[in-house]
Amino acid sequence: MNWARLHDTTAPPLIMGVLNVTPDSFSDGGQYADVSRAVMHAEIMAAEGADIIDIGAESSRPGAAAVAASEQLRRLTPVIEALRSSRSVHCAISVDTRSPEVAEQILKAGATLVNDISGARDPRMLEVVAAQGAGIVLMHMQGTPQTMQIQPSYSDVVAEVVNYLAERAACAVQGGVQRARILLDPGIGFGKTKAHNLALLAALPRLVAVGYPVLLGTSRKRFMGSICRETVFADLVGATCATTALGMGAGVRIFRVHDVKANRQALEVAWAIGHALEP
Ligand code: HH2
Repeated sequence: MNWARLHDTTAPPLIMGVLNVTPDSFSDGGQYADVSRAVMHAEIMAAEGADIIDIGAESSRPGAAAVAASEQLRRLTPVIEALRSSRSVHCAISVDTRSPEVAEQILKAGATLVNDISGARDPRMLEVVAAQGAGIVLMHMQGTPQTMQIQPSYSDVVAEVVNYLAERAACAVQGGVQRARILLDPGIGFGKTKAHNLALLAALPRLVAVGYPVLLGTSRKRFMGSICRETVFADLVGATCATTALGMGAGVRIFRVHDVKANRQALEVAWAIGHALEP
């Protein structure tokens, strides 16, 4: 993982391509459950400009059941091994898991970043990440995937999410994780209504101001479909690109997306416009 590049705000943000080796992810479940198809998809995303590949073996869609660590490892290990020996995938590898046991094994197999949608609620996660000198994405989620969309409620969603993430980052630093390897993510769609998601997207600069690189994951998410009257998740590419362009302007440093090429284009054009008036 190029940590210096992540923090270099004179360079464009990074693209994280999503690789779900699950049977049931909300927009691409079952498509890459087979090792050779997973590797082929990672190779395509790398060729399209992904800087990081985020591999997940547990869907976090609303209502999804937790997947045992042993099953996550069974799904992830052969893919990580194949990616590490692939000549065309030079991306950093991130593992999307809430399990410290899974994180430890996959970091040992070559990943350098843990993407924990629970914000490292399990304190052993911070121990594992600190011991391996890895990075961590701390994401906000109200409840769990099973309960999060039942009745999300906040008195001030932006303040609550920003304060929670600042507190989780402080906890990670105290737990020995390197400060420069901590990222914050507002958790779009995780225990949030459409209004909550929009408020958080409009207030991204407040999260950026906490002082850690921000990761944004809006890719293909349902709340955008309800705005632009699209029910097919895979057809929400244009909607996702809008959030990427605006997120870039707000200071987001990593975009987690399924459609790498389109989002890379959106990012590069937004970046060029944002820097057009510089001397
Ligand atoms: N969203 C999903 C999964 N992991 N991680 C972070 N940090 N931020 C996100 O917004 C985020 C995430 C949901 O997307 P996907 O992986 O496509 O679906 P599923 O969880 O059903 O596998």
